[in-house]
Amino acid sequence: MPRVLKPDSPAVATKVFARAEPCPLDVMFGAPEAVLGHTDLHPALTLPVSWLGGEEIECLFPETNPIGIAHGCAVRMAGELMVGCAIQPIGSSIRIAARDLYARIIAATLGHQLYRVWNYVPQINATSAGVENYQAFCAGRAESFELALGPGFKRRLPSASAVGCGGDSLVAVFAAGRATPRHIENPEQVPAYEYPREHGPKPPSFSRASVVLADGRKWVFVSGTAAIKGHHTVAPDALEPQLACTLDNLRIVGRAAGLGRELGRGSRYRRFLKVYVRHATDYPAVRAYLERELLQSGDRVIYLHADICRSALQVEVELTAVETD
Ligand code: 3EB
Repeated sequence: MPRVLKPDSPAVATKVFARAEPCPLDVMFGAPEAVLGHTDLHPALTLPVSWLGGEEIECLFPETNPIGIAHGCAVRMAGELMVGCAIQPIGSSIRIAARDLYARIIAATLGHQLYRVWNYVPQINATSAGVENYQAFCAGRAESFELALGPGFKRRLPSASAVGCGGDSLVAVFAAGRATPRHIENPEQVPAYEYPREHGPKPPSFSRASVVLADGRKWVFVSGTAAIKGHHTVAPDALEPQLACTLDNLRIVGRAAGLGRELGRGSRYRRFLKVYVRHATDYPAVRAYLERELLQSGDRVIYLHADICRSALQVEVELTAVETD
């Protein structure tokens, strides 16, 4: 793994921020805690999530230019997309930390629409004071969206993923822009923002996919997708039927997002996938299944060992598809 330097090293700050040429925003895995810093050449975020296989570096945005730090978020421009990362120490309350994290992200992207957020939540399935950490995270996130966007906030929720990580901080990576996106729902799933109370005090704040034109290319951000129909977990704890259900949901959302019947396979989309596997021992089976049913050569896939937001879910898959020339 490339060496990561702390962001507060002045030598690094001048060296990197003085670079005139655009450079990639790299996200890497396998660190003991979240670090927002720089490799020898690039800005980089390393995450406390174990890497299982596939690509070692997540690089959705190969050409970015720095804007600076806004509300504690490191923000860059990738053409017309604004991309950023933020780390929020949890302190005594995940709910308050999530509220603060989202207040900062919403402030940093003022005048822009949020398209996609990748969330990483420590001990996501642990419970404190009778509420799961994921549910506390959802409550704080919802409170900030409601406060900032008002009563119509549900129609403006970005696509997202939220998975477990190590360390003691919430981490979010986000993409936003000035163009208005189309947010998409899955008719076979209750919109997450309408999930009933049994899943937590406030429902999750995300749409199933977001589609937007940036720099003349279509970007399709498909949220983390798992084995949920209606609002119920399908085949709790069972890997194979959950993979089948996940793929079915991905295809439904992909079709609605304009990717066609096979999630943009064999068309002019570059495809980036992340696969979150709860039990590392399932990795070979998950990979074999996806290679058989979904993947084609040229797909950039990252397999990670991570807890999923509901403890009965074994696997989650996300896709970002970018139109090529
Ligand atoms: C689900 O469909 C599964 O809380 O941001 C997927 C994508 C899931 C995003 C989030 C949660 C989130 O409810 C979990």
